[in-house]
Amino acid sequence: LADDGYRLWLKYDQLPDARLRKAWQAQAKGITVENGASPTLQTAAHELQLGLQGLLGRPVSVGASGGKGRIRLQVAADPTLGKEGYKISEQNGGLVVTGPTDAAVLYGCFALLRHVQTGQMPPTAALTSQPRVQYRMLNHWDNPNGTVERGYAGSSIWKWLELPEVIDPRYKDYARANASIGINGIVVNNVNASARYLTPEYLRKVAAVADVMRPYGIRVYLSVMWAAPKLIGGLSTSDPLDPKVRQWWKARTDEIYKTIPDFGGFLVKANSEGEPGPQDYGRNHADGANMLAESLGQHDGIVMWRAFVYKANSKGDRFKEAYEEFKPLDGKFAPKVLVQVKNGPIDFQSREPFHPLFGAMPRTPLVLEVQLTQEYLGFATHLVYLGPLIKECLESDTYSQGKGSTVAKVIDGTLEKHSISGIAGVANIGSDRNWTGHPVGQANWYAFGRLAWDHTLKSDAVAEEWTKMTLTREPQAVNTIAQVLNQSRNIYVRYTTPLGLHHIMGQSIHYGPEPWLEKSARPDWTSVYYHKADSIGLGFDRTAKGSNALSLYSPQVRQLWGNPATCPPDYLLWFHHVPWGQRLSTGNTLWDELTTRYYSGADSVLWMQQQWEQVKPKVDPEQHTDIASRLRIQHREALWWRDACVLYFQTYAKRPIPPSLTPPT
Ligand code: GCW
Repeated sequence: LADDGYRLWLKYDQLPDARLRKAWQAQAKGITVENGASPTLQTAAHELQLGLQGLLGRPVSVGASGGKGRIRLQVAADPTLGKEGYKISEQNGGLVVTGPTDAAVLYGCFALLRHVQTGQMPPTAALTSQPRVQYRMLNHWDNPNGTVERGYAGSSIWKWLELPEVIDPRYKDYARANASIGINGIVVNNVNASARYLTPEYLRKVAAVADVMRPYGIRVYLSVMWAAPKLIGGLSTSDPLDPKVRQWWKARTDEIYKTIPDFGGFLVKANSEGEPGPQDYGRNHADGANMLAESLGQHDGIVMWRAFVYKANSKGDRFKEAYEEFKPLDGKFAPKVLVQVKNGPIDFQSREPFHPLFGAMPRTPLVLEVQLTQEYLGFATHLVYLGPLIKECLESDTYSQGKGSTVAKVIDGTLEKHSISGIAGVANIGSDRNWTGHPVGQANWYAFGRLAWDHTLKSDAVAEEWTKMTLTREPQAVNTIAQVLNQSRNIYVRYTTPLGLHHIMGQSIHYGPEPWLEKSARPDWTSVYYHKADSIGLGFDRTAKGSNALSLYSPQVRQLWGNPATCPPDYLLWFHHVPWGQRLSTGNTLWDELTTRYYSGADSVLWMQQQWEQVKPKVDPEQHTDIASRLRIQHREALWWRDACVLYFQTYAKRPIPPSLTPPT
């Protein structure tokens, strides 16, 4: 049977290595669930059974009985494991999966399966791991009518019209995939939110989804439409300081918890891109967020308030707006509020410097929001593995408390000693059979979960793990594919926006090149606003001579990036307007370096194609053809990007394309 990608990385085909199978068979004759059988523990046992039966090619029983060679699942207090950490160890000749909570044991079971699936022998030393970040969230931008904002994998997986009566079996498969990588929260609807989700009619539907998620340790959250009190509450205002508005939210929240007892909380986009918010009433973001936090009362829920805000402003620099609005509010948010900050200061571009709010709001827990759906990275046609992008952001040093004050340490709460922490990925999931449109989109979902759990994992190790679990176990092919994955993001940056160019993509659709865009509804939605090409040079001057956005960073960062000679080439045009003839650290002039990157980037897609051809005998033919076909689109469009951008910038630079790049035809 051809592989349609539906099983994601949860593929439990029999291990080809007989020695490995034998070793595991001796350890996995059955599964014993100790201390009771909550739905989550039952789920854990069932998942482990399902996986082992497939991998080992024989039945594995689940029961209460003991006996040699059985895997025991045990909930047991262990102060070294936090709330969700697990330990897989050997006791009296048998494997035990322990954790302080049911969910922890479930995570342990998936970790054990991963261990087997990636071809490792039974562990001789204990395997332990606990998540570094507490709220590991997927954000769906899904609408009530089944469309997905910036979704490229079909329509929404949530069938709102059929819920709550019809429970699509896919919901459970979705929950399994998430639990297997440690995701423990999902926001089911778009941040450009419909107020409908807060009505009793929709709450029943959301509750039905929550019922499916619960055994998998996943809580459900809602994006809220700020103007809901007016739109569905019959009030004349949505002013957060108005007592009637406060009462309305309190009553709504109580109603939600009656319907969904483990409801997770709210995500809010307010006063951004035309959405309503507290500023409509002269209030600020903290007034709004704190009002919602208060409405949660004693319920165990949180508010994630997005910092993605900017207004039409021809003179300012959009780069600075979130900082300017939020930094003064540090210390003003209620304890249940986290502020959710995008990577990065503009808008999910293929490479951005880290957001200056990281490290600048020490009294507020900050959530990092990354985008898995490839709005700015070639939709579902370009192969771009996002592990390196996520890691690059996490490892950026803010220097807020001296060297080593990385974004990772800001968001996991260790740097500023927060007791709550979060990370969010904008989902790339839809109703396509293979969930993500591009099969490699699955790797981005996977990598997000793994890095959310443990940001110290290496992105290439995660790529390798995913490849083994999803595409092939043949070592040489795994190597080749992992290499393609690891290079893919840099390649994409080179043929679209090298050297720190940004936001020069097609208007509103955000696909393909449109560097010439001069007119739009707003100046900060044009391309020329961002690249500032002229007869002298290229790039956005964000030094003190320009917008001075650099002043938002710590002195060490400012010093490094503020000088074009020390600024890494990858960020150069983010911060400097560089003369075309200026020599860069690479030895080339700006023009030559720019064109070289565009050309070599596009050529590298041919390299990706060649690598993919090599693994053909080792992967499923259907998946091979699918990816090979998408790579053909990618190459065609890499040439489109290259030619559009080089020819357009050439009208300013008035320099020839280096002859070495264009061999005579
Ligand atoms: O990048 C922009 C997208 C919008 C999106 C917005 C946001 C949900 O183009 O579609 O709206 O970001 O993150 O709020």
